[in-house]
Amino acid sequence: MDLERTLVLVKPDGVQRGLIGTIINRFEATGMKVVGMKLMQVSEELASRHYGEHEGKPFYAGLVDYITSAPVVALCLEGPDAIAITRKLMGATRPNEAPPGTIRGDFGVEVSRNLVHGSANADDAAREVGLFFSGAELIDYARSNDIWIVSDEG
Ligand code: DAT
Ligand code: MG
Repeated sequence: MDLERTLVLVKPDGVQRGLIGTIINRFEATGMKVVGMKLMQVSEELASRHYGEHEGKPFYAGLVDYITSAPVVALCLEGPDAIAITRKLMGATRPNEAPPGTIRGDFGVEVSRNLVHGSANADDAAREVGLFFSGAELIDYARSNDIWIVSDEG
C-alpha cells in the first residue's frame, strides 16, 4: 500500500455551478485526507505549465481559456492509492463515457466542461502538487479516525 498525494482541481465550471462542496464531498467521503486546499485564480503561466503536455493540440487554447476563466479550488489529497482512487471517482475524460456515480458522469455533458482535474500518475502528481502548493501550504496532521480508514496491515 503506497501512501500517495495527488492534485485535484474543481475547475471553473464546478465553482460557477455551486458544486464545490458536492465535488469535494465525493473525495472526502472515501477517507482520503485533504492536506492542502485553496480557492485561486489560475494565471496563463500556471495554466501553460500545468497543461504543458497538451501544448500543440487543437483544444489547447480553449483548455487554457477555460481553466483561467474563473477561480478554481485546488486540493491536495493524501491516502493509499490516492491517484487511482481520485481518477476512478472523476470518471472518464469525456462525460458521455463516464459512468453514473462518477463526478463527470453525474454532473457533466461535454469534454471541455468536465468539472474536475486529477493527476494521472505519480510523476504528474508530484509535479502538479508542486505547481499549485508551496510546502507550507501542505499540512501533515492526524485525524482521530485515521485508524478506521487505513490499517497498520495495509
Ligand atoms: P483528464 O483531464 O481526464 O486527465 P487529459 O489529460 O487527456 O484528460 O486532458 C486534459 C483536459 O483537456 C481534459 O480534462 C479536457 C481537455 N480535453 C482533452 N481532450 C479534449 C478534446 N478532444 N477536446 C476538448 N478538450 C479536451
Ligand atoms: Mg490529464
